[in-house]
Amino acid sequence: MEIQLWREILDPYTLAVNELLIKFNHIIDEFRHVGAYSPIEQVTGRVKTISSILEKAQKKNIDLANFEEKIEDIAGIRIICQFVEDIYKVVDIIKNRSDMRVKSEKDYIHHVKKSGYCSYHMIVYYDVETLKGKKEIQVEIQIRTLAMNFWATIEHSLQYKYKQNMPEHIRERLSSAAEAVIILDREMSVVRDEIMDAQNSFTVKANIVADILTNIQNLYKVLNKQEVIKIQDDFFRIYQSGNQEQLEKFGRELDLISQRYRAQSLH
Ligand code: 0O2
Repeated sequence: MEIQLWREILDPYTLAVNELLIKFNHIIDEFRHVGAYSPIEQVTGRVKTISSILEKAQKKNIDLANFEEKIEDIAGIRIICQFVEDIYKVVDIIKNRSDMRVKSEKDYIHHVKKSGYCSYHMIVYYDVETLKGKKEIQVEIQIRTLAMNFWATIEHSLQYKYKQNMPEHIRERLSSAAEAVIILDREMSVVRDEIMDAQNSFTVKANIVADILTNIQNLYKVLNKQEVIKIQDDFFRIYQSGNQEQLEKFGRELDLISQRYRAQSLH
């Protein structure tokens, strides 16, 4: 196939990956903006390279005439979560969306692969708009914890290095490392509530500080400089004291002052 034709075929996949990255990152933002814990820690995406499509087609005996249907992971999204519980929350979020239709799912967390591989896979249909009209794209979404991702990344590069001939002692090491990953994730789940509380209060504080700074910035436009500098000094003093209650009270008072000036400027 000509390189130009490949480009034409793969372009909508690039569009799908880019759109989905924006959408999943937006989910993270939505959680954080309301001061809530996001089940998605980070998201990455890629379009399979031409050489790796050809390699997979050859390995699985796929006719190039219908490789778009048979190779389900030309577009791939990887979602990383902190805890195993988060993975299933993300699965529910995806199932409830109207812009993705689930084709199939594989739960390699409850059914760990022989290699030790753990992850949750979904194949979804996602529509993109191109100059030629609507195109339905298959996207593979891999959802896993940070620990599962660490293992899979190392194992993947070892697989690449050794091809089919991974030495037995390395395979054994990987197998016990996979067990350690399962234990680590289980231990983390036990302390999940405490970790989440700590993260939530960090996010709440960050949001309060961001609001205060925006208000101070806006007050520069309406108050005289001395008055704003005094507010700023008060803020630094309270911030340095580390007293969250006082910070919240200060934030509320500053909100009222800002609202008053906003109302005045409207009249
Ligand atoms: P790449 O290079 O990541 O794109 P199978 O027939 O069992 O090999 P299948 O039916 O294509 O796999 O689907 P499956 O099992 O859901 O695997 C799809 C993808 O999951 C793989 O893509 C890998 O990215 C990942 N994966 C599956 N098993 C393993 C494993 O044992 N170790 C690691 N590190 N990753 C795994 P590709 O196309 O194989 O490779």
